Amino acid sequence: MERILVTGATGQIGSELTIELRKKYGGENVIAAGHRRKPSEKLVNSGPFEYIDVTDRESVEKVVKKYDINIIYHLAAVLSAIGEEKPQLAWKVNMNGLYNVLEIAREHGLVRVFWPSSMAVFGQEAPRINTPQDAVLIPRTMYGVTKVAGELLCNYYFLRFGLDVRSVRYPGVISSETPPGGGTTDYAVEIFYDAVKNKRYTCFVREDTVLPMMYMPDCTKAAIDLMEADSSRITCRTSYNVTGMSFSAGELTSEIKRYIPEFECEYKPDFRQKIADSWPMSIDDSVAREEWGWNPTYELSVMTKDMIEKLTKRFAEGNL
Ligand code: AKB
Repeated sequence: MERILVTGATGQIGSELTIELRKKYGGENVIAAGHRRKPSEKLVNSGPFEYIDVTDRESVEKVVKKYDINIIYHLAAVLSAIGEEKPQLAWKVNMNGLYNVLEIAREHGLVRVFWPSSMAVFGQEAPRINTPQDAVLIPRTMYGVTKVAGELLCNYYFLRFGLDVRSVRYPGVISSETPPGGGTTDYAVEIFYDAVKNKRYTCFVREDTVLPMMYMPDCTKAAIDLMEADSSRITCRTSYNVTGMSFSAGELTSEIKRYIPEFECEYKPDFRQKIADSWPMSIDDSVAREEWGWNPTYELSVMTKDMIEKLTKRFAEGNL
């Protein structure tokens, strides 16, 4: 029986992945763990919640023992923009956190670990269009450095200790439940909140900036599909390229204007532009499609319609 721990459960991906896992495996079998951010009522009411610090091995181990955990989804991380402001913190949380989780998984004989990597593993030396699975990895951000090192560490634990670690390289993730915090792709979420609330947004990347993105239902599906795939189908133990769609900031604005015609977007690039310019514009995820059947559902227009509907409802309920 699955006994799952989700670290970073109060974050953008964790808050929705935990709920999906609870629907599948039962609320009591999925333990949500956060650090500082207060958990939502939905998270607290649907199953156990614990505070842990992933850089403190004992605090993670205590929860693993208490709930007899056999699977970890380790999501706690510092993202790219905060990582450039606080590179030492990014290294500490991202590397020590992953190392602690892998060591605990090894020592306690856990069945499986999921850990998200990111398109941030790529740098300017990789092709920016249809970036292949095995492109050269020379990232320019501390976040990207921790993701490359993390991928190698996961691969090492698989080869050396036989630990079943699985990973995908997420593009920017768009969602309506919990805003992201401290990433470069955050503009693609903030723009929706500001469009619905204020009809105006100041975007921190140029209008012609194109990045790969994914809508939350595809993001949770990628993690769960990969974790449920038969291990004979998983040949990549670093991390799989996955993507949903690619669009420019300007194209996203035009799509939002179809539903909110008075919406105005201004472009004032800041330090995050340089990060965006070092990342892929589109990603080749054919290896994930072939090996474990990755198949995303959402493209730009359907995602935009759904985001606006959900956020408009939350705004009307006074919950935005
Ligand atoms: C970020 O912008 O830092 C993240 C990512 C692409 O991994 N959303």
